Amino acid sequence: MKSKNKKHLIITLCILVISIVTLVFSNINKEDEDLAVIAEKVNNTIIPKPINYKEAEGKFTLNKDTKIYVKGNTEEETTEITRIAEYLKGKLSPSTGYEFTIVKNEVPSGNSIYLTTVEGKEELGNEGYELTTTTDGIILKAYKPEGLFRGIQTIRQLLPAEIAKSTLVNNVEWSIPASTIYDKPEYAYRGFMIDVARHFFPEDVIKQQIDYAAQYKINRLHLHLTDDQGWRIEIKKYPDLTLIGGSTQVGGGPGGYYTQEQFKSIVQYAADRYIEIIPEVDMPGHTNAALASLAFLNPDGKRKPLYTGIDVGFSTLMTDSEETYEFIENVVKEISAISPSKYFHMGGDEADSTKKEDYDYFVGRVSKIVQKYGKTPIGWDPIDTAPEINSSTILQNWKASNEAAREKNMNMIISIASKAYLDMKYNSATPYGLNWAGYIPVETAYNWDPTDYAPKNLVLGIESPLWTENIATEDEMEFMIYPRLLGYSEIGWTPKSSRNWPEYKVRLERQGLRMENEGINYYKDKDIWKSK
Ligand code: TNX
Repeated sequence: MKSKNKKHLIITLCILVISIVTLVFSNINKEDEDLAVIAEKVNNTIIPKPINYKEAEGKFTLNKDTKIYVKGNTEEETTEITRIAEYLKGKLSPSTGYEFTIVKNEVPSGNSIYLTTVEGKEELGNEGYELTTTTDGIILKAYKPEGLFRGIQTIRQLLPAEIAKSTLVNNVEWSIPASTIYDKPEYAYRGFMIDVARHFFPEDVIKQQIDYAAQYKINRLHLHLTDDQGWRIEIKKYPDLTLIGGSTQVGGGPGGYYTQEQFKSIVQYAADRYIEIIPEVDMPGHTNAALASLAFLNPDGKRKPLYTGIDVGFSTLMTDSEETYEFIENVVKEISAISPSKYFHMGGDEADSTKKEDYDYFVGRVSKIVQKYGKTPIGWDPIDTAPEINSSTILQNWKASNEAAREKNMNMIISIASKAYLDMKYNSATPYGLNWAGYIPVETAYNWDPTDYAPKNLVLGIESPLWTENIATEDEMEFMIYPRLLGYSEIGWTPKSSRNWPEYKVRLERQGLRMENEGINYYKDKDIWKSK
């Protein structure tokens, strides 16, 4: 009796195990199949990949009479959507030669692109959108105008690659496959950073980079405005910061800086593309340019010499001097007044010449100054390890260590150097950049997820920083940023479960022509662009 029961139990267990295994395998197979179906269906061009794309019969073809209709829920919204329509027109007119008359508050009657927030679903959030293309025209619907701006980037990518040219192209059929797209981002923060301190890049270069990044639905640009080699933002109370501290750069070039008016102009240009500029003043280390400009910041009351090398970790502000904090407060106050972002980045990295207890005291105090001016502080690790730093500060995580931030429930921006650093070389043969965190080929840049480094509930999103110790020109900058930024944009936008390298690679290959037509100097990786 007893052994019969045992037998039964073993048989039942076996059946259970077999059923579970079968179930798991059939699901894996189903996922594979789904993937193959998706890869075939998606016309494989859109980056970042939308959550849901369904192709239908037919296509819509633009012609000289195609109009753009706009309608918001309020007059104010209609005005904002009109600006988005003008942006779209600016991107479609040069290559097509069509006029795209903008019509406000009327119901579209076919042959049109309709941009509207009327009946836009709240579940789409600020950035989501629904895009329906029929043989009659395009309807783009969003909950907020920002979602329409993200959606028009998808429209651009659905058109033939020649659309990206800035001169008239003949003999192209400007059509979009009939389709429906439902789309919204996985993460709210999808950023990149440019270090304008090591090498200075003028206003027009930054604006060009903002416009390029906007097409991949990037929504933050962090400007690393100060470092040992340069102070790049005018502070009216301390003109020497830019007169002296802005006068050179790595290798001894002429340097430069943004006047407050220029900074505001960059902020506005970015805001018109729904990109938020986040200013950084790095401290207490990385401060030689300030120490070279203002004598009172130095223990001996004398200005330091300017620095044009690429070492890190040798400079520090005096953490026990009230004059230091008065200086910081004045700087934070002036920048906060011209920076609408709710964030202020206070640096905090590589303070190797500051004793740990001084560092802790300093970052705790500065985080309070930043908050006094209505901003949320962001800091590089190890800022999270300072006792006074709590969940009201955001950690930008560049090394793998974020235990303190986890314990304190701090939100994080993931920028792990070995995956996300745009200044790391692609491989040993590519000419610019560094390799202290390893090489980052295009595949490595794509194949990771922020949840590899932090619990999802704490992740605000990702940022890929371009440090510029040996990036000196706009061409070099673009070579480092592109095509890796496309991968980062997809990591931030598309859920992990619908991302995979082989399928992404197909879309990326096709994006090459667009980047080329636009004039982006991207790295033409032989693994992706085989014939080039
Ligand atoms: C580390 S990342 C730095 C920067 C350098 C960069 C070069 C970080 C917070 N600090 O000062 O520019 O490496 O890759």
